[in-house]
Amino acid sequence: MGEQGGDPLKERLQVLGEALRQQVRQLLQESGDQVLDQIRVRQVLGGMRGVRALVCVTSSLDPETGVRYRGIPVAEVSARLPRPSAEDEAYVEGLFWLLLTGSIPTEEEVNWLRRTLSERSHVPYQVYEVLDRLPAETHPMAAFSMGILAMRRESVMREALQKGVSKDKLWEYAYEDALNLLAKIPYIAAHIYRRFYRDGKYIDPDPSLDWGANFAHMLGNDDPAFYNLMRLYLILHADHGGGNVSVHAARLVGSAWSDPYLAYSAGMNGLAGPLHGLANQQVVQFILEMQKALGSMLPTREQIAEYVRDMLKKGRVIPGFGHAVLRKTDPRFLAQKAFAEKHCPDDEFVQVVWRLYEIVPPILQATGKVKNPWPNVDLHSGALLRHYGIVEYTFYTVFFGVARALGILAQLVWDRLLGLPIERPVAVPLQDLFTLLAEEAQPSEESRQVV
Ligand code: HAX
Repeated sequence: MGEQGGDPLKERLQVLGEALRQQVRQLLQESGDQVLDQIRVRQVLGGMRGVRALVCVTSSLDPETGVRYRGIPVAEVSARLPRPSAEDEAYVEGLFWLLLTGSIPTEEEVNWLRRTLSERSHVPYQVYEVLDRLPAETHPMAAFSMGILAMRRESVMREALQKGVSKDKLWEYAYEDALNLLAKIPYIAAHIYRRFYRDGKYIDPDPSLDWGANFAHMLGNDDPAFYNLMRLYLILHADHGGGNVSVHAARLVGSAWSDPYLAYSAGMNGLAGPLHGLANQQVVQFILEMQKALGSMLPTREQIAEYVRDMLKKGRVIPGFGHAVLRKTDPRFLAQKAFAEKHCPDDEFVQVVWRLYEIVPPILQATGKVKNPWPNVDLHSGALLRHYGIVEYTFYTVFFGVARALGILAQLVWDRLLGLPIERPVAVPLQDLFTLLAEEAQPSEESRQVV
């Protein structure tokens, strides 16, 4: 399994993992009964919002300042990682190293990771056959998830579990699966794009390119600015703490020792939901419908405001706005806006996005119920992809899925490194909740006597 010539990343993880596992054991022994949170009925019935019930090694999410990767604000991370040149966005491989180890890698470490990913990138032809046989109307996210599952026979963790493996060694197999999957994911995604939208005219990979640029190349755009957009996009969408649907779904499945192929695919099925990753597709669909309805490529502020109010009256959600945790404009939106200001400020579609940013928040605020009226990551990404010729918006969530592999796979490796147990919360029978609250509302015999 793995490379014969030594694996510096795995060696580092071995040391880090042992140390952190030891600390976790000690914490459990000394403070295992300490109360961390109290759960309210509102939270039990409200998607567990705000309940602190999970841990995350790779990233954290602050409602005001957004996501931090290993403590580094997301908007700063690209500038801190190795990159082709000072003008370029960072190599995405460097982010994976950072998420796994907590340290900024050296150029040499990034080069090693790029080489090992390239060596592991072969996708068995049977996987492409599965994709090629799907009906043309299959949604690309369904195809993506199926492509991942079709590769599952490659899982070394699955094989090890079948043969019998010590619990302590499980993480090593999860790690191998993570690297193998990460290497192949862009190939699967690019194949789906070319199969569904480019008449099956596939483009050979260029092993001299980094992970992000090679993905851009296989999609069919070799503009250096698009390479940079891809690197930035993949970095910005990589991870978002442990509680978001895609990561949490993957980790929940992984907690049953389902291998990373099964777990990552589960995460992708969650990402494909309109309240989560599909929002990037829905933003573009929303703008196109609005342009058509208003008969203008760049509607006026007044027209947009009226259109949005009308949508709300019809009980529709405005995609690209709001968040379950964030309470300010998502810094990932602002990072994409900064990229657009530099590369394509005159693009009309981009300008519509900027107008929405100006107009929608006060309207959502005025409803009095939307907790975060500000834009999220999904408001901007489609406009940038369109600018570089990727206009097929039903494919957009696959971009997100490729990026989210970085966070999901890093978190799955750490879950197994820490030996975290199977997740199994208690679901309160709804009737018990009514009964319990009714009893609490009645004064007890004892308190009546005191009165
Ligand atoms: N448009 C209209 N109504 C909205 C809204 C929006 N953008 N955002 C929230 N609301 C509504 C909710 O539907 C809810 O209404 P009801 O009380 O009538 O059910 C109310 O405001 C309170 O919701 P909230 O507490 O502010 O938001 P939630 O934590 O429940 O949900 C969502 C967060 C992201 C799902 C929500 O803001 C939303 O639906 N946004 C639009 C879809 C979207 O952009 N999703 C992507 C989010 C980022 C992400 O995960 N990317 O992958």
